[in-house]
Amino acid sequence: MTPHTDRHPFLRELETPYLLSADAMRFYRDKGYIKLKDVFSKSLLTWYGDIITEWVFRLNTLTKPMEERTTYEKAFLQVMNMWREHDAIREFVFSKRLARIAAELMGVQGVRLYHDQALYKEPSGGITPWHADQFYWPLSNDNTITVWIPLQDTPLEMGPLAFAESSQHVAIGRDKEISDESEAMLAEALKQFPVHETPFELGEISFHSGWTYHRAGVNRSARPRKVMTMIYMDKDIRVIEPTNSYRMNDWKTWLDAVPVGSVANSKLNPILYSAG
Ligand SMILES: O=C(O)CCC(=O)C(=O)O
Repeated sequence: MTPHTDRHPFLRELETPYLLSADAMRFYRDKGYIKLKDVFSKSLLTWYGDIITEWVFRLNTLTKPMEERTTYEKAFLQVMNMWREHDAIREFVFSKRLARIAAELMGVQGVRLYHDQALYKEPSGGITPWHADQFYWPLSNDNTITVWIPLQDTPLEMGPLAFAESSQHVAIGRDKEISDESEAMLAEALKQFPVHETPFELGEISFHSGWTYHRAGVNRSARPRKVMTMIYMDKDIRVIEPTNSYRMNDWKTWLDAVPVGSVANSKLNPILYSAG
């Protein structure tokens, strides 16, 4: 395991507020995403990133060759709820700085964790097709948000996350799971929205809303595109009847099957930030 050095400065950095401007909040509510620079220091991201990477490769079960994988499998290695595996990863995932930004962008009093997931796009990894995340989640309102945290500089050739601006306002393709067909349909339907695709430097992160369409290109570099993400939801959000098989699976796996109609307050979904 990565040797533990003095983490104290990092713990403070993870907890203390990041000043979010009124312009940033307006931008997020209009466009459905925002990119923020210098949210964490490079040393913090390198330190936690090394531990996350070690655990991604320990826990990953997708080992078949790229040419035998589905489009979804080619997109990335996906390892979820790593906060339950390692104390340092839990510290990172439970960062109050990030959870507070999530609450302020959505304009809610507090947020719970839905789940975390590492998304490692390997060298020669394929596209992440266009999709909106909330298709997969049995939740009662739209106050859901994902933070996407690259663990290295991410130039265009590595497949940074890209967003169809303001697409969260329009209900198109909301019954579509990720597939080659949805990619073809959505690539056409989303032409009406400007696409924002720019590199990320280390320390820059994005937040996108549950109904904002997003995608990522292939990784043409020789290095893995290492990314950690956390999904937050309004702390008062409720669980609704799962309307597709993915939502049914998510309800059992990430919401601990709390009764339909109740607040999503299982032991898997702690409150990570609450104002006051
Ligand atoms: O990292 C990627 O390629 C996709 C990320 C994504 O879809 C998400 O975080 O919601």
